Amino acid sequence: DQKQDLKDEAQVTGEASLDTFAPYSASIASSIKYHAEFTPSFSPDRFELPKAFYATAQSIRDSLIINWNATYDYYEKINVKQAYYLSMEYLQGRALLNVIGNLELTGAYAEALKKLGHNLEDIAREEPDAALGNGGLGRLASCFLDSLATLNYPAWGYGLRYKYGLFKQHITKDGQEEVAENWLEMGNPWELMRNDVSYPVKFYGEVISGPEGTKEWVGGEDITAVAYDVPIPGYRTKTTINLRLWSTKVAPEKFDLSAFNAGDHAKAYLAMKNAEKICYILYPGDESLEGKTLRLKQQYTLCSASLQDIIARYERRSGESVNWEHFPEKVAVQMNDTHPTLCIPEMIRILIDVKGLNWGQAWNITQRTVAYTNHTVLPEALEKWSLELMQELLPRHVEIIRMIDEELIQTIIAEYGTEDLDLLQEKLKQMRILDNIDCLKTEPTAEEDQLEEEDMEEINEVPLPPIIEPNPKLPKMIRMANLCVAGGYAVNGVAEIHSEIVKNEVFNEFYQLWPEKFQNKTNGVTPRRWIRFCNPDLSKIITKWTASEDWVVNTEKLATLRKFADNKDLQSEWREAKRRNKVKVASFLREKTGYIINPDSMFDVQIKRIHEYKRQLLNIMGIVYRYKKMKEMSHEERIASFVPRVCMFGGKAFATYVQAKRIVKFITDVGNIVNHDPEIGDLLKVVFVPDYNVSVAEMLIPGSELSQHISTAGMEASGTSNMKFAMNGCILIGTLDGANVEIRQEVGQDNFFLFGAEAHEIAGLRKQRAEGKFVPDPRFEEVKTYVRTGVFGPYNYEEVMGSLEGNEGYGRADYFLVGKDFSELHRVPRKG
Ligand code: T68
Repeated sequence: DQKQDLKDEAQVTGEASLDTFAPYSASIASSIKYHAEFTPSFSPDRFELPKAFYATAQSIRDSLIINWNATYDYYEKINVKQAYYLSMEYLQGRALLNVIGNLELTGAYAEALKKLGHNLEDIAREEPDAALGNGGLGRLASCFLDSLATLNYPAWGYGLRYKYGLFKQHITKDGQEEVAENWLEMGNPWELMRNDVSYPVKFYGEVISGPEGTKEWVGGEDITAVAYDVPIPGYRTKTTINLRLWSTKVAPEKFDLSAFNAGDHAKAYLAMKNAEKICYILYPGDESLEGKTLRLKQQYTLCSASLQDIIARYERRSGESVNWEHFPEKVAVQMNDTHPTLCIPEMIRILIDVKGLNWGQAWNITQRTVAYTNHTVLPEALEKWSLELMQELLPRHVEIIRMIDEELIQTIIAEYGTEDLDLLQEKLKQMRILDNIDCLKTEPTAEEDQLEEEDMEEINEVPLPPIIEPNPKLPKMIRMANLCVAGGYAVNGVAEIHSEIVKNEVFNEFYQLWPEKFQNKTNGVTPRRWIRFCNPDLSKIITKWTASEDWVVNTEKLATLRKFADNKDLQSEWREAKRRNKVKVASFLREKTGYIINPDSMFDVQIKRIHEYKRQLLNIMGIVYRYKKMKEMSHEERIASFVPRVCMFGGKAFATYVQAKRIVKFITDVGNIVNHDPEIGDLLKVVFVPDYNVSVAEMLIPGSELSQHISTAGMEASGTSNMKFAMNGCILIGTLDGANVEIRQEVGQDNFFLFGAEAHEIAGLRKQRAEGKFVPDPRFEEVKTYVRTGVFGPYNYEEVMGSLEGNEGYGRADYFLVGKDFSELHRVPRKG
């Protein structure tokens, strides 16, 4: 209570005096010193970085463990329904400031570290980012965990503990260079290795049918998945939930000791390496699908270990009487995109083969437990697996997927009948899980074998589906998204416009069949990390003017600020906070890039994965146009016409996405010329911020004034950085795409620079473009010609410029409509 009073006072005045925390800081300081001495990862002599960071983290970890255990015991005792978020990616970033902030110990830690001769901010910067994700999908998973804990939801995350996270990006004279990120090198103070929680995971092998139709999956390769738990604290609550990450190792009995003893060390270690390499690296995803077996092994490891763990917990909590029918009342499994789809056949496998349920029961229970979130409408990003590969690696799962496909076929026939064969064929073509695979049953299923003759007659009355001859030249594929929709009780998109596209286009056939499954859940971001902790100056102002800190858990309260919008004092406090944040950005950029930028320029920022649909190219083409116009003016005209602006880009390109890497190179080359042009000075700077990650975002977003969310309409599922920028007092420029649509409604049309073609126009425009009927804006042509003169250096920009034209050789005839939307960007505004 005493702590609470002190805190309330400090928060309302916004002036937390460090002395307030003195009683806690003394014990914290001694805990930090204790860990510096007794957690022996570093030499004992000095208390320096990075040791000081690890000792600080260890000290707060003690509190996390206490809360983690209490939360766990409580869930266990009341046998609550628990949600499980299965995700191949978590983009956690740094944890220290988040943990001590959530436990409301920031002041106390700052004071304790001061006593020990350190500064909290410097200590926090020592922590490597946990980058177990590629982009928005992974960061969303991490934001969800923070919110679930804060709102006291009984929920856990499951994922994989990759040894190497997302690569480090170096910017060299050739553009992006990828360097492995060994984030665990110094140890991870936030994880608790659970030697007592491990499960076997099998690959390959064969399925043997037992006498009573039972199936046994035998042989193959067995590995062990071991749990590493990462406690996730909520804000102002004791609730501390769990992120359980699996790491893989060889199953103990599989180490070939006799080979080792015979001197064949390579053979002895082979099984070990094969097991361990599953969790070596984060799959460099982001909307493309490559690198097969290892990725499938990763997906199955996540699904199998997590499901075994969830089912074991259900059994334990059920006590003496395990009733499988009630499983969906105690368990909900949310699949983050299709990457964990295998948890559908895996749940069925465990229920039938291990727990002895029949097909009908297992299928019904699974359908009531699992739900699917879709994050993309790009057809090339909808995950498919080769039947051949899946058959080899997971033979029992292929049998189960075939059964689900049969169930789906029967449902489609029951719905549409067989009279209109063309219609039925079309439905089956769109909806079946198995693509280019015969749908006739070749042999009765195990369950049918057991049916009485009478029942069989009934089944035979259902007309057989029409045969669509598989094309031997085309691959046989399993469509994971279709499996998710058929196997789950809910399907959601991640912004209103996206969920409409999911219903009306991507999964329209399914929507017609099961409209009740389809939902929208617009993404969100945690206001703790993305305002309260990353922007303490702005937070103090918000707390002061809304007279409470409630907005940190209830963002609706931010609306209270509206009534002070014209208040001069608020405005100047706001402006000063923004400027202080901009100064931090300027000094960071100087350190990372050597460029010196003026904090009084306008900061115009585009940070996200580099992708053609996100249109960094549109932004840089507009910047080049601006630069060219500046060069054509006299000094006086320039000064009178332009507001000084720093255009920043940040983001990583998938290592083999050649066009995205060319775009990075193009941006850095433009910066190289513009930033050294004495005629231009501070009027325009173009900076590519290297190695964009969560921590860089936490620094850049509070210091931004204009942010770019300019994807081709209909292509960005939601976006989440748009929300973070809006929350930090930044104006958005964007298309009517993803969550921009809803943000614009919230902030008001006057506070959003809208431009560009709308989603419903895109198909028609592409057609026009391809047919050569589209007349490009002369200013756009001017920019391309200018770039082609070689003004930005000797690099051959032909592949980039060519992709914006109807030139088949380079890309897709401006598929992303850069040329179209360019004309709506008025890049040369007049002062005033
Ligand atoms: C993003 N998707 C969406 N995918 O692009 C973004 N893909 O609009 C949305 O806001 C966000 O998800 C959260 O819903 C991704 O980030 C990937 O990173 C990815 C990874 C592997 C395979 C495919």
